[in-house]
This record gives sequence, structure tokens and C-alpha cells, in this order.
Amino acid sequence: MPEVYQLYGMSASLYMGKVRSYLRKQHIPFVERAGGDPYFAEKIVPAVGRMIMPVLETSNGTLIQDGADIIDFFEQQAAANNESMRLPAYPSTGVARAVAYLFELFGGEGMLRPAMHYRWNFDETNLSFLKNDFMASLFPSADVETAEKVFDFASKRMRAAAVAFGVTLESIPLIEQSYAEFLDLFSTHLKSAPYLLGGRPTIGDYGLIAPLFAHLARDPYPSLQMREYAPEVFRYVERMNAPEQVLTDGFSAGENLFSDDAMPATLKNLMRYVAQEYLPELRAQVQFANEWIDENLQLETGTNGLKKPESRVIGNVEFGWRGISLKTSVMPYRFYLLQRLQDSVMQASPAAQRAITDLFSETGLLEILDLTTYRRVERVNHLEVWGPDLRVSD
Ligand SMILES: N[C@@H](CCC(=O)N[C@@H](CS)C(=O)NCC(=O)O)C(=O)O
Repeated sequence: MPEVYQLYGMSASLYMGKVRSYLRKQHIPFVERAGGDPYFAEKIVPAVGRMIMPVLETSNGTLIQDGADIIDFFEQQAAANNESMRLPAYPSTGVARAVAYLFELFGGEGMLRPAMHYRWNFDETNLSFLKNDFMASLFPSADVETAEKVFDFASKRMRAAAVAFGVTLESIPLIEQSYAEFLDLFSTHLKSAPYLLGGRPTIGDYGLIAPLFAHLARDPYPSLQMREYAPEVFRYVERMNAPEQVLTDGFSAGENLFSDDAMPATLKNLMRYVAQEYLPELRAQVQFANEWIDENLQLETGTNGLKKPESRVIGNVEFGWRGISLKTSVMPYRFYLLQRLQDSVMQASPAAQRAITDLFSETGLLEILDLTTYRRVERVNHLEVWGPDLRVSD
């Protein structure tokens, strides 16, 4: 009998979408359990050091927190057993692999503005669904009054998070314009390929599905909008959650990825979009982090340098974005995903490195390969901590 894993989280959670889709695509049996399960609050939250989802529990009680780490757990387990995954999340060729990591980062961290705006700024259409959906995971047996209080608490925190990600009255029209551009570009791409990099999903798709599933395709307002204006993207979201291969849209049975020297123009256009949409923010965040590291001379390696080890934000930074100024929270976790992209480039063959440089340069993304923090972000005991200062040699 194959092992059945326990996955804790919420239907409405952005980062759950990444893991759920991966597990389904790999045919890995799992039970989805609610964040409101008493076992989660009593055993899992203390063990992982904070209230965060997703968390995967294996049958021997091992806990793995974080979408990327959960995916790596399965990919490494297969490699250790000399097996290959049904649909390996990491492409074997350097260029495709770098592009996949780029979209893991962009999907998980660069699309938070549309995800949060379309969830929290359309109360008339969204609120009754959100209330029901949140309570189904958080406290299904709550009476009406308690449910009201619990939802009020949870939704206030999330509305504050939306602002911290840069959703403001001034930015909203630009967020809408930017998201419409994304839908156009991705729809066009999906007319000739079922997934980002060709015939099967990769880590890039698992990044993109995070904001696209729970928020943008499932919350009532943006769901209708996606069906109306970008049906190809809606079908992609369905495909990403289907354990079986889906050959609609004229796709054939092949599961190959694009070869490194044949990245299609539609993908390059999406990369150019990432450069415009996300590079200014990432640049500002890395710069802020480096100044912060310099100011925190007492920073101890192996800690997050903050009062509470569970804290995820080191400050706020302002930057120019689509002609206005935006202020967003600086979260070291983003640098962890960025490092995964940069490490993959370092590990690529010299020829692949040249091809990656050419592709990233052609699409305005070259700089992303060199944006590094003075200390690497590591994950220890389920938390992000800073590694040693890379400028100090002993
Ligand atoms: N990098 C993390 C991000 C997880 C994350 O931020 N999850 C959100 C839900 S979508 C969360 O648990 N937030 C807890 C809270 O804000 O209370 C991962 O993939 O595990």
C-alpha cells in the first residue's frame, strides 16, 4: 500500500494550491486536513514554530513546512530510491530549469497584488463565499456569532496583508491593468502549450497555480472575470488540479518540455512581463535587505535577526512601479526562492549558462541572476534564518 500523507491547510490558501496541485499531478495519495483541526493547533503549530500552512505530515510523524520544501521532499525521495517522479518538477536542461524557477518565484511572490486585490476588494460578490469557505476550514462547528468574530479577525489580518503587499487606492487601477496584461499573455501562451514549459507541469507551474487557483480562479469575482476574459487560463487551472492528463484544447499526448534552444516567443513575452512587473520590487527588496544586514552588525548566523524567530518581515521598502511609488514588506523567504533560481544557473553547464544569460538578457531579466543578499536565506527547523555573511572570509 502506498503511504498516505496528511496535508494541513485551507482551501482558500494561496500556498496550499502549489502543493495540492503537485501531489495530484504526481498521483501521491494524501488527505487534506483543515487548519482548524485541533491537531494542527495543538501539535503542528508548536512543532513548526508558527501558524503557517501548508504543512505535510508523513506516516512516521515527520513534518515538512513550505511548498518548495514539500515538493523537494518528494523529488529527493524519488532520486534516493533511484526512481523518477511521474512528472519531474525540475526540468533536466539548464535553460528550462532556470525559467521554471523564475516562475516559481514570480507566481508565489510576484502575483500577490492581484490575488489579494481581487479577493478582498469585491465584498459584494466575494464576501459570503469567503466567509463560508474560511469557516469550513477554520471552525466548521462555530455558531453564527463566533463565526462572525473568527472571520472578522482572519479577514482583517488578510486585508492588512494586502496593503503590505502594495494594494492601495492609488495602485488598484494599475494592478487591474497589469493583471489583464498577464491574462492576455498567458492565454496566448496556452493556445499552443498546455503548461508553461511545454507538455507537462514544472515547478514554474506550481508557482503560478498558487495565486491562480484559490484566489483568482476560485473567488467569485475574479473567477467570473477569468472565465469571461481568459478561458484558456481557467482551463489551465483545472488542468493543473487534474491528476490525469487533459488533452482538450487540441493538445497532443506528448509530455516533452521545450528544448533549451526553442523557448517560444509567447514564453519570452511572459518573461518580459515579469521583468516589468516584479524586477523593480525585487531589486528594492534585495537592496533593503543588504542595508538591513549592514545595520544589524550583531546579527547572529542561524537566526532571523528579529525579536521573534517566527517573524517573516524585516521592514518595508519603497520603489517605483508602473509610474507610481509602492511600498511593500520585505520578506526574506523571497530571497530563498530567488537563490533557488541562481543556484540552478550556477549548476548548469557552461553552454547552458551562456544560453540562460542570453535568454534573460533578451527578456530584460539579466539583473535577476545577480541580485544577491550579503547573507543567504536558509531554512532551519521550518523557519527562515540568515546564513553566514558571504563578505567575511576567515
Ligand atoms: N512560503 C510559505 C508561505 C506560506 C504562507 O504564507 N501561508 C499563508 C497562507 S496562504 C499562511 O499560512 N499565513 C498564516 C497567517 O498569516 O496566519 C510556504 O509555501 O509554505
